[in-house]
Amino acid sequence: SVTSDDQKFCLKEVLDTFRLCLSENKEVYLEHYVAGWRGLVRFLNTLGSVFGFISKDAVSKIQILVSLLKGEDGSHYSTIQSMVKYELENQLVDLTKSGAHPTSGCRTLLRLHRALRWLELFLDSLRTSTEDSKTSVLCSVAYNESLAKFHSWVVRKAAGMAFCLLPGRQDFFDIMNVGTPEQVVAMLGEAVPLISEVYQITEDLYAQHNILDLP
Ligand code: 1PX
Repeated sequence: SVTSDDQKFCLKEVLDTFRLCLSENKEVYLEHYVAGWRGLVRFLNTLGSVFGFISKDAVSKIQILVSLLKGEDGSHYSTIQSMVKYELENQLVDLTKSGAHPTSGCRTLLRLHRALRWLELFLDSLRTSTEDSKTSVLCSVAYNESLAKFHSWVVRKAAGMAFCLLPGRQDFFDIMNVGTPEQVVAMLGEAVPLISEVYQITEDLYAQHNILDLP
């Protein structure tokens, strides 16, 4: 029916949210960044409960950032740039080992930021994939090139097993609910540079402040 189609998940909406992330002077709005992740988690949840351990971790990180945004000092959290400046100037970040601030905005966002690199690589490989490509292979190649190096052996094993249960390329495209494979590829062609830009701006900011290895 029309109503159920209206409520169907659509990946394009998520990517439009990421589009809202960038301000005119290339700052990244935390509110939209977090909303983009929320949308991705909704997508992940439609893939089934084997991905639950991944979405749980993402949700807990999203919640930490939302509480900071909505908290007393929320005005300092409007952009990633202002968050980094505020937390560093006020010694709110554990820089070398976990201590008084184990859930700082900076360290929490860094985890999602690293996952965004995986997303960029995965979406780009989907974009250039062919009918006989396996999503599980694309996903694990992207993972091994990015997030895997930050994860323990146990997490890598669990992730590897979950990837094997990903739907095939065509079903995956259908769940994205964007249209024909050609339309999916076109949408990805817009999405990947956008995600890449948000990633790079954050990466440069973290590098500049020497906080790419927060515990
Ligand atoms: C069209 C494609 C859209 C796909 C959307 C899928 C969204 C995936 C969202 C993944 C978010 C993952 C966040 C992981 C953050 C993280 O690295 N956390 C670890 C470190 O945190 P800590 O606080 O301990 O320092 C934490 O240990 C992670 C535990 C959970 C396992 C994470 C496995 C990540 C695999 C990412 C690939 C997702 C595969 C989805 C398949 C579509």
